[in-house]
Amino acid sequence: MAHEPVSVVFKIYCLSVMTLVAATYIVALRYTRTIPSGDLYFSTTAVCLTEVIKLILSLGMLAKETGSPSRLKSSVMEHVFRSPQELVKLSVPSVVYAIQNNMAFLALSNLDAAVYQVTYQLKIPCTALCTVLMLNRSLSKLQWFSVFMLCGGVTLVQWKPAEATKVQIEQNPFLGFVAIGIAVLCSGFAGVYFEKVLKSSDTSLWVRNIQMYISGITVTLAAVYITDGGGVQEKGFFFGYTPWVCFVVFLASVGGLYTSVVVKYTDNIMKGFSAAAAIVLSTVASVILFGLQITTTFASGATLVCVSIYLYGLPKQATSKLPCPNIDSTEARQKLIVV
Ligand code: NCC
Repeated sequence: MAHEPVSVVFKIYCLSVMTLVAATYIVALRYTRTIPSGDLYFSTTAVCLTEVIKLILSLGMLAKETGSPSRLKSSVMEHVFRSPQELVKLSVPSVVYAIQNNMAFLALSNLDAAVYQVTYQLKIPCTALCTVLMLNRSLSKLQWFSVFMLCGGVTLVQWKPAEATKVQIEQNPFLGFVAIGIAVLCSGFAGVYFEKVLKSSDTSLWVRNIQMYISGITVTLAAVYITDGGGVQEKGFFFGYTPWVCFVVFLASVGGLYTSVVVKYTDNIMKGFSAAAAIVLSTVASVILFGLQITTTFASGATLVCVSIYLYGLPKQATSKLPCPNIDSTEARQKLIVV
């Protein structure tokens, strides 16, 4: 499978946007779930609407890629309507992502955004484990060490004192932590599964996204019906939608698409490392530009992040002869040789 060449600048751009969107998304989502008003929106509808928007945007990107309406039509006919097997294949990550995205709402309805951010970093070792198990990749002991070091580093970098103002909604922190646990497992598994499907053929990223979002819409619509069916029938799908809720849906859609681009051009472990680097760099930029005060916790976390990135990037003895450090399964190596 030939890899489309993209510039490093483009990769850095995608990673930075993804990280910025993710940080804003978590804070904005938490805000919309803690407003003490009786008009709280149904979170399942927001997850469902996000899938619809991502499908529309992916169709737009595929239209751009194919270059003409007739080629777009034949591509959709071939890959969607005449490929039920592929749709079934992509329904696996879409179901898992649907669970994960709903868990994020549940967790952020019960926990402070900073606590969520920090605990969610457990996804880094979980993703590494899924990568080893599902992509037959191997990590050296040093790389495993650096993965855990990164996890600790990002935790410290994002460490903030708990919310000063007490929110006026009922919260169940235990439920919040259980939801994060499920989200962590789902993120690792679905991310690596999608990466495996994407990189095992030449099928376009946008086609893969369209295949995934079609079942995503079905699954998340079922979740609306099962969880909030009565309420939605009574009050309407868009009940409680404020401009902030629309902003959250917008961020979720854009963030999801950027995530898919990042996974295409790097991989899920690199996504974790790069996101950490982007957080550190953006804080350093805030220090230079806005005179932000750096705390000792941040400085120690940033050091751990930088050292872990360095250690992870050190060449492994067993794979140092490979032309691409991200590809080390026998199958992938053979493909690379063919190319
Ligand atoms: O948890 P995370 O990502 O792995 O979740 C991936 C998100 O991307 C969407 N996705 C994935 C692949 C694909 N082809 N299309 C997609 O739309 C999934 O539906 C899922 O929402 C991260 O690495 O920390 C990251 O975190 C999320 C988000 O902050 C957390 O999941 C919140 O719990 C970010 N998403 C957004 O900012 C909207 C993601 O960019 C990075």
